[in-house]
Amino acid sequence: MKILVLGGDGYLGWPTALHLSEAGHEVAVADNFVRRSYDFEMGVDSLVPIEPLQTRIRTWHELTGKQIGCFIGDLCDADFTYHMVRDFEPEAIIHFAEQRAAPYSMVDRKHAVYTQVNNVAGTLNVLYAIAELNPDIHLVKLGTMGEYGTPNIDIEEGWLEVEHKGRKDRVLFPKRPGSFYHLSKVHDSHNIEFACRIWDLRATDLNQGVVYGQQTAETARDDRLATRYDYDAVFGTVLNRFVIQAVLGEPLTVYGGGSQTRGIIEIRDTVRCLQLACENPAGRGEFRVFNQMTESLSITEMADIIARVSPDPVRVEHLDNPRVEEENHHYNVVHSGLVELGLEPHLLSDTLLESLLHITKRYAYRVRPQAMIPTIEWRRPASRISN
Ligand code: NAD
Ligand code: USQ
Repeated sequence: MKILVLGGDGYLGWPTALHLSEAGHEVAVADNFVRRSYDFEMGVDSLVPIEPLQTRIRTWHELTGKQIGCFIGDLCDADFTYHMVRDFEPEAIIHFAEQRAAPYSMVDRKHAVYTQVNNVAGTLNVLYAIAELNPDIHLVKLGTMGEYGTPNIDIEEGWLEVEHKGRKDRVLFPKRPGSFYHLSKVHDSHNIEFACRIWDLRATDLNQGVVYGQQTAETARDDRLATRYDYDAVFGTVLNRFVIQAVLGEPLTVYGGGSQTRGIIEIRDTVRCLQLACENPAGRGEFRVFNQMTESLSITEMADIIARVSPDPVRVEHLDNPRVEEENHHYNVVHSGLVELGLEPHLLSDTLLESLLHITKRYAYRVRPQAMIPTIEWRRPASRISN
């Protein structure tokens, strides 16, 4: 298949592009490098050094003989988006290209507006490009488990059968997200479902849980193929941060009591899910939703697992929760769709964590410990972005 990966320079986009190329698909990536510019803004960098996109693509070609196409530009620029779709003629478009950090969206008005405009307008341009140029293209869009929040009922895969005053309907599952970033994904989901309804497009919304891990079979082949590994309090996700804190001998920063529970997924499963979604497209007019996570753990359980695997003693520090989120809540999620397509989940295991500890030790000298302390508070409309 011809597959276009938007956000192909990012943490997940780059390994996905490699995985699809390795599987025999014809792949092109697109990015405007804005993720690299957030690092400059915050004064941090990926723990594992990453090469420029062009070097990554050249290295892959050197090692495998396979070509990956490359488009540099901003999805919010409709001319660029249309040009790329016209030029590459994809059968599927995977859309990772959004501002994806909840804390970044909660810094202040400017960052909230930026996040929603970038994410919602970029996705609208992609939807229009598909509808006008080739409505048969399958859009595979990254959503997030955080769109649902933590309702007091089981979380279904996108849709809910309801009976109300004697009548029945199938409605989009109610959303109660916890940040302006997560809200941008809710807005996207509504826009995509509407486009499927009015233009007969085909789309898969992948409500992904928190990702952890840093290597896939393809990125591990050469240091120049490495993907990013964030540890700062803005872009670092919880398990990756805990591993890095354990290696540095810093306390694991559990926000609040730690009983809040999240769906998680390992990066090798992410790239496999994207392959499965592309190779088994949604039907015309279908808005298909999968919950892309493999298990649920509370933050305290995550910290306990890291403490057990780490060779050095680990301390846990409960910080006042900078976010507004429920702690003791129901969390039971249906996530069978991708397994039915063939996903064989890697659950959080000692072996994986040992390899993450090893990668972290190798680059620990690059950490700026101050960047691990959270400074963005949900309750304040204006926070500092970094220490
Ligand atoms: P990332 O920030 O590393 O990658 C996103 C890429 O998109 C970056 O390279 C960025 O430069 C690019 N981009 C952003 N806006 C763009 C625009 N307007 N035009 C062109 N390029 C643009 O993020 P990631 O961790 O790889 O996440 C990828 C996607 O998966 C996001 O949509 C995110 O919301 C979703 N997701 C991520 C996680 C996670 O734990 N990392 C979990 C669930 C869902
Ligand atoms: N947390 C801690 N300590 C930390 C960091 C986080 O206790 O040092 C807690 C947070 O309070 C939260 C949970 O861990 O309850 C998850 O936080 P996170 O920063 O790992 O993840 P989140 O902000 O939810 O965002 C990440 C990605 C985002 C994606 C989302 C999936 O950055 O792109 O959409 O995970 S989900 O959480 O399912 O919505």
